[in-house]
This record gives sequence, C-alpha cells and structure tokens, in this order.
Amino acid sequence: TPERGRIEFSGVTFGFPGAETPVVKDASFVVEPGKTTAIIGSTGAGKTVLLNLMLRLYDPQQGTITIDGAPVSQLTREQLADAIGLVPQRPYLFAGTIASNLRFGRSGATEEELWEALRVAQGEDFVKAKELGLDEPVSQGGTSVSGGQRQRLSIARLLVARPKVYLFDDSFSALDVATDARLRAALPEATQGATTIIVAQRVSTITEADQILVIEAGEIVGRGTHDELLASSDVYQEIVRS
Ligand code: M5T
Ligand code: MG
Repeated sequence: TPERGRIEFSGVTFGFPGAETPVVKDASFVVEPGKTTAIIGSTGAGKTVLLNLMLRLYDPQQGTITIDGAPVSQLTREQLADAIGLVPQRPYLFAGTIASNLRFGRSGATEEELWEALRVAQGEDFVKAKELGLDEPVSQGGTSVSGGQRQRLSIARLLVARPKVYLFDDSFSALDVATDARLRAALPEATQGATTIIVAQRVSTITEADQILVIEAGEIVGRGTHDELLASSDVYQEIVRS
C-alpha cells in the first residue's frame, strides 16, 4: 500500500529571525500514517510553530521535514495543500456564505458533503437554525458567527477538503467536554483513517492518541501513550494534575 501522511522531523531547529533563542530545538519524531498524534505543552512551548513548520510557513535553520519521504521544501504549494491541511488556532472566515467558506479547500463538494462535515464538526444545529442555512451570509473575518461556531465551521471546512494529514491546532478546547468527545468520536470515520495531529490543552482530549509528544520550551521532553507518559514523564504528570 502506498504511504500516505507519514511525517518525519529530523533534527529540526527553528528560530524567528532576529530572536536569540530558537523556538524549536533539535526536534526529531515520526508521525505514523493513519494514526493520531497529539502535541501537548504549556503556552508558548512551540506547538503552533511545529505545525506551521509542517505547512512550510517557515523553513528550519537546521534539519529536515518530510511528508511521505519527500522534503516539504521540495513540494509545490499545491502538492503541500493536497497533502496537509490545518484548522488554525484562530480560524478565519472570509466574506461569502457558510457554503462558500466550507468549499474553500474543495470547490466541487456537494451540499450533502457539506452537511456531513457539519454533522461531524458538531455544527449542523446552528447552521440549520440560520434563516438561509448553508446560504447564510458570512462577513469578512466571520464576525457574524461566534468564536465557537467559527471554530466548528473551520473544522468542517478541513473535513470537506480531505487532505492526507489533518492538523488541529487547539481546535477542541473551546468546546464543552461532551461536544469535544462527540466530535472526536465521529472524526476517525470522517477522516477515513487519515493521519491526524491534535494540539490540545486538555488531557481528556488526547488520552486515546496513538502517540503523545510533550513539548516544553521548544524541546520534545516526552513521548509515548498516555499510560506510558504517566509512568515516565514528570512534565506530563504535571499537565495531568493541572
Ligand atoms: C512558540 C514565538 C512565541 C513563543 C514561541 C507563532 C509565533 C510564535 N512566536 C513568535 O515569535 N512569532 C510567531 O509568529 O514562538 O510559540 P507557539 O508555537 O505559538 O506556542 P504554543 O502554540 O505552544 O502556545 P499556545 O499559547 O498556543 O498554547 O515564544 O512568542
Ligand atoms: Mg499555539
């Protein structure tokens, strides 16, 4: 079977231009295809920067990042967009309708597919409650919808786009625990077993992940399953207790 959605970081160091210390330090890890990898760590630890490096928003000063063996630095923008998609920590909606925002990554998606993505993203009810449903206008920046609704629309948008790798940057922490659990229970079927990377604040969001990376000040200080980390990582134990 062809590999799909395997990501490898090898000795990756990255610092913002002009900054004294790097924000990602010598990071090496593998994200296995078809599995869920979680990234957890305190604010400013470098979680978002790790995802941004995968999307090649910046290039590392040292080390390499590959997707299915190909260095991301050699992929075209289009190949990269096909391979990997992000729900950003601060999702953005543009002026248009709910439907046009959901079709951003795949313009040919049917209405049925949009509703299915909304069902999984726990956004079906509020879109149904809109007078015009999918055709409801959205203002630039999405100021006409609440922050939580914007986040769910952004999740649905990525599900519609169907990349090989799904990145969720803190996409579930605004949801209540029950909605978070419902969404994550529905995700595997919707992503058809694609590679999933979840940055989370809440441990309950990631206990079932195949692999958890614990990051502190730009360094990977622990890795393993929830149970393995409970036994091996002081930092993880602290996160669990907090
Ligand atoms: C890691 C700095 C940030 C922090 C470190 C995105 C971004 C980050 N930083 C910049 O200087 N410029 C930038 O554009 O990099 O930041 P992070 O990866 O955003 O941290 P996080 O995602 O783990 O934190 P949080 O709060 O989202 O949980 O020193 O200042
Ligand atoms: Mg972040």
